[in-house]
Amino acid sequence: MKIAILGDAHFGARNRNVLIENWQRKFYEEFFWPKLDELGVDTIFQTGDYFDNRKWINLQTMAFQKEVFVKQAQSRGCDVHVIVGNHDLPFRNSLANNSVRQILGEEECFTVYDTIEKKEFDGCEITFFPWICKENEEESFEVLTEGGEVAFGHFEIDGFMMHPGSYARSNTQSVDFTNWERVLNGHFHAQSEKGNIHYVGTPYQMTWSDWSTKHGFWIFDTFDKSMTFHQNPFNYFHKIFWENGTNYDLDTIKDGYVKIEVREKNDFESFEKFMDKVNFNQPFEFKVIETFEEWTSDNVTDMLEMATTTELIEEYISDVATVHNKDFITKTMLEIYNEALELSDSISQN
Ligand SMILES: [Mn+2]
Repeated sequence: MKIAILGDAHFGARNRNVLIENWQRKFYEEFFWPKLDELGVDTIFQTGDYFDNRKWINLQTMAFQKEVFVKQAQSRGCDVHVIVGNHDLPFRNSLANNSVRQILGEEECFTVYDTIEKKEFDGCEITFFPWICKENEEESFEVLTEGGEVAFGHFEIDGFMMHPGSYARSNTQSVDFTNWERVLNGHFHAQSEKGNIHYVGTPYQMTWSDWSTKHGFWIFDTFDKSMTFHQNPFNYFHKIFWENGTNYDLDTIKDGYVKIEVREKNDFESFEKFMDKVNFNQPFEFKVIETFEEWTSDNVTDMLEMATTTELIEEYISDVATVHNKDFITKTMLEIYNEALELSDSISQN
């Protein structure tokens, strides 16, 4: 049998950014569901991070995922299997109160995995793993080391690409994945494959780190365990290189994020005309990046005196004219700064 593998969905991404939601809608309505109908596939595995926000669910996001995903699956009588990802959890060390159990758990056609479970699909044994944290670490590592046919998870495996130029450092390096025929994975948003381990990538772009990577969904064949990729045709992060001209298809940039990197510009007028065309095609936002090569990294560092943010905070407060206790203000400011760092860490992507 054939099973659709849908990567991290991140409903409500970036604080329910409506533009991103519209591109997600386009993927489900114009690509994913029509393609599944065409292929006659009605079993779906979703790799977790179904929702984006760990603590809050926007009512619009609730309605949106129900409309474009849940109801579509139910009207087709699909069999949908969702594992819990790190973004579906309000706690760091426990899977308690996860959003998918609470929201999808009661939905017809949906099975949610917040414990490790082994199931058979047309003779192929699949083991579903929820996100590994302190609470289930020991059991997860044990079952992983044991091995089996197919492991389906949201694993953070050491050395794999998170997005181009960025690689994971994680304690799962001590876990032996070699006893599995295939390991199918969400969590990292770029797709990659090494040995038996396959990161499927997200169905769509969501940040600038996705601009150069391919996104879409996969069809897994339980018979030969092959994976076939179906690429999402809708990209909305566009990097355009200007070298006295470009062949970039500007018809595709409407409602997208556009960066124009100027590599060579001898003719000012043709560049201005090009910019008019870019504007005419109504991107959501566009930025021009010009490189100034005479500013080499050497002489730029000479010009800047480097300081850490905490040093800057301390310096600023010591310069402020105040009768209040400067030590106390500094301490409070540093506490707020550290809290903000932790907060931004806990809402970071993947
Ligand atoms: Mn994710």
